[in-house]
Amino acid sequence: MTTSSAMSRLSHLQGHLSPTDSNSKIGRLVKLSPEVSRALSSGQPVVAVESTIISHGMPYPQNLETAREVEAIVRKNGAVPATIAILDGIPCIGLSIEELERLATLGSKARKTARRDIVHVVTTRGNGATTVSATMYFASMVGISVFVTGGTGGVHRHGEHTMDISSDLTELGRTPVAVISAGVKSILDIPRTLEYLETQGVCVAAYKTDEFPAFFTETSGCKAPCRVDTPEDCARLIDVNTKLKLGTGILIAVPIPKEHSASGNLIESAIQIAITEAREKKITGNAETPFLLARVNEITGGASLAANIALVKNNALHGAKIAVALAQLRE
Ligand code: PSU
Ligand code: MN
Repeated sequence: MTTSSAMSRLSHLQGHLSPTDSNSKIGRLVKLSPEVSRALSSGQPVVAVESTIISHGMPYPQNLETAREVEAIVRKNGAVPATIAILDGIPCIGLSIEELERLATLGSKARKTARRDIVHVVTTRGNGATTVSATMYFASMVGISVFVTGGTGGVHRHGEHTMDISSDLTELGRTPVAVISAGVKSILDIPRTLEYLETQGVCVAAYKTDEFPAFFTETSGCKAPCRVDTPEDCARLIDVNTKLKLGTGILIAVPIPKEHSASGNLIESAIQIAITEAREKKITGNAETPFLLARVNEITGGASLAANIALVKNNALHGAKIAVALAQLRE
């Protein structure tokens, strides 16, 4: 993309917030790091990264190390990382080393912030770690098309009774950002998650496989609606999705690297134990995912955390390659 087309896209998006907003008013709504701001206005590849994974998804200090490594992988592969979080009520797109450290040490003291939580975290000047839904929203607001996470939320098991369906899925249905994830954990109901994504009109593509991956394992028993094999394939999906103004997101599911999927079966049985415990302890709502992740890590003696870190880094590598391919396509 040329600098001028990137600028006009940014100003278009800013105009989208409110036609009368001046740039300075926008500047007060969200804060872009200088690096991200420069990259966006010159059409360089940018990759958004979520922050709930840092605060609630992993313990300190592995969370900080992983967040730093993810950013380093994105840079090494030619893109600029934009980790997104709300600090002191300000949505920040791109964090400094100090801000990343602050978020990692806050851990679960930061609010887990999905779309519904954004306004309250901002108005109370709180610290919010953004989930996939909130991160997608802010990425889209500033014109970032590629976003890396570990796993997305989904339809929870028994969701047909509880109606616990992650807002990640509805966000994918309304926000045109490509989410690179390792699929959906088997703590969720994977077939219903895929059904719901279809209802929401989301393009779901598995990377170099015909099967939709299940986060810790390469397989889920569910066929993916479509398959992509290269970063260029992914970039073309994003480009055509934009040009046709579909307005929906894209989910690109990259299976966990083979060398880390070995522990998958062990982790699967730990998940079953953790789900039973969550039911007994009546842990529900947005506390369920963090509880299950922490408990599975305890039961597996850290194997699930190691696998989690490996797949997030793998997603960062692919996300950066996709963002680079997309920038080339838009030149
Ligand atoms: N899945 C993981 N790790 C995570 C999450 C999901 O393996 O950290 C986080 C992501 O931020 C995701 C959110 O967007 O949990 C979904 O939460 P809920 O199910 O409450 O919508
Ligand atoms: Mn939920």
